[in-house]
Amino acid sequence: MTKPFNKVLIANRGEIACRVIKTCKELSIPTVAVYSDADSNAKHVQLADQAVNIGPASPLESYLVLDKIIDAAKQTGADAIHPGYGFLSENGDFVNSCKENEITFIGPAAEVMNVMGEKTAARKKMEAASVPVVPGEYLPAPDGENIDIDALNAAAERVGFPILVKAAYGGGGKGMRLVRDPSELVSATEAAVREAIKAFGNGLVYIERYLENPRHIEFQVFGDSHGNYVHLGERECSIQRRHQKIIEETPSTAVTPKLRKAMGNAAVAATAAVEYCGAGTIEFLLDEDGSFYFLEMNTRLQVEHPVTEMVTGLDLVSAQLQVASGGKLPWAQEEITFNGHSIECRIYAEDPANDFMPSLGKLLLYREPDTRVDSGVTENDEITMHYDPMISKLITFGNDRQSATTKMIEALQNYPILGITTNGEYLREILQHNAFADGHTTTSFLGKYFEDWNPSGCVDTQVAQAAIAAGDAENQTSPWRTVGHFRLKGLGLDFKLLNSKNGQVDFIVAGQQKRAWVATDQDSRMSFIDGHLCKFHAVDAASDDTDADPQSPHIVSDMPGKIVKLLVSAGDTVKVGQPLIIVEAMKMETEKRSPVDGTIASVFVEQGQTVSEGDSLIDITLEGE
Ligand code: MV4
Repeated sequence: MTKPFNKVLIANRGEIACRVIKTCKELSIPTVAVYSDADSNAKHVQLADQAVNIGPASPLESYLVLDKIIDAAKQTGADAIHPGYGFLSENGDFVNSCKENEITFIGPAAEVMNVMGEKTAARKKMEAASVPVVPGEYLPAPDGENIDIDALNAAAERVGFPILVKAAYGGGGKGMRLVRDPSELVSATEAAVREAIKAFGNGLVYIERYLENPRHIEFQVFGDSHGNYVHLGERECSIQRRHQKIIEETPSTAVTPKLRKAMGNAAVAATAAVEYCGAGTIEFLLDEDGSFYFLEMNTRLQVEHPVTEMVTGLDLVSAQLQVASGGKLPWAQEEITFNGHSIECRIYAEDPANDFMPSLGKLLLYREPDTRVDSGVTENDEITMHYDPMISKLITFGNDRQSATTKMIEALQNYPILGITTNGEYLREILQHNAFADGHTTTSFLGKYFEDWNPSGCVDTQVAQAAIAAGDAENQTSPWRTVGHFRLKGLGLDFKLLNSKNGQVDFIVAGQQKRAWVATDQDSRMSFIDGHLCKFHAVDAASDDTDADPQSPHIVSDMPGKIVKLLVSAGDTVKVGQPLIIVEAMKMETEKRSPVDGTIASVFVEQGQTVSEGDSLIDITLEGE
């Protein structure tokens, strides 16, 4: 293959920027990274041959500013721009701006992007190409604002309930409303319109028949500028939380060879219908009865593309570069073969037990396991609020689904991330669930089995403590340094330290060899063993019967949990050591006792309430104050 470009600028950050740089390096194409002030030491900047600062941390002032990206390309002599996903990757204006500046945009034409960005236009294109779409109707009010109620009701009558009202410029579930009862149709539609105006600046909505328990199955497609179109098989992406995919795999347990052929043909027809050039994705809903319907086309390389690469053995970024430079697709449909099974898990800096709240902070310890890891971070990086909380993707491959699953569980157990909360334990428990093993991966999976999930927590707190103590042996003054083999007094725990280096502790306990990773921050000590995170707050380590500083008459929750029982109320007098409240956290009940003699000043919580780390529980007034 001749070199498609002289220099490629990557208009993105994080793992996808690193992914694109990797292929460019393999093709000996020099790369240019762009970075915000928050990313000056980021992995993608280190990997690229050149880097250009494009402004403040906020994407609105850096990664999303079209002119800054174009200027960076001109300044460094890049003849092509890879947009990654997100940011400017589906922005038609950006594509046009590249063209005006004689820079190749690595992706499809602006016109295709714009058609696919407006979902009613996309649906109409697909209907014209005989690609099945969900039974639906377009509403007459073009701006969506003044709803014609009679027309809406008549359209709904033809479609049939339940109905899903969708925003034409939507995606990701915003501006979407489910209507089961015809009496709610008008108010739901009005609400969808308002939400769409707020989120997308356009209130155009349409209605579709609601499918109760579909799967999200998408096909990777590719086209070139010579009229060649192919598909690279499906990806099952039904395991999503709030319209965010977290586990993807290929092949899907629901797709038979016959169905793959039918869906693949439809995907290729969809791609050809818009004369698509580049990598794209055709999303389908697959109903329980085996019928499938076009949902959306994504006009970019997607987060989950690696599973397709694993089973086809192809490099999708390389093919993107080739077709973007005017070359032909490197493969005909019959040359694309599928082998084995691949799973991807997305690792997010978020807390699944606390509404998937993003978890910000420093990666005190970060070590990658022995499998394909597409990541954009390194140890000591800071996870900030400015960007997507996805920090990496783990990808496994096996001859069959069972083997890819087992490898993923092992990878998650050997992927310590200390300093922030991640969804790692949540992912591992999903992979270990029977319903996953049985392939029941529909869009209802998480809601059905993981609605009230909490981490199972420390498997053995004593082992975790011992590992942390052993990790301390690296500290020259630690008494553990010379011990090596010790028995925890009164607990009968035989702990033989084998090795401890850079926070990685190998030991034998109860005859079993284990590995832990440990780290310490200002107020807690952490260990990661067997895929379980154990966190000890400094105060707990110092005294085991009072949870608060003895000087402090302020009781706070040191973990996310639930108030099981309140043992006091305001006005009660309490003695030091008296139980005040029972909190359940990490499946364990902890009794919080009074650190002082005094009077209960306020109780801030109720029985049954859930609390977050740091929430105030009780204030006590010291005796004699
Ligand atoms: C649907 C649907 C059922 N019926 N359309 C969710 C986001 C947007 N991309 C489309 N979505 C859906 N459209 C009809 N006619 C169910 C969903 C849906 C969903 C789709 C894929 C993956 C996860 C989902 C979770 C909830 C709802």
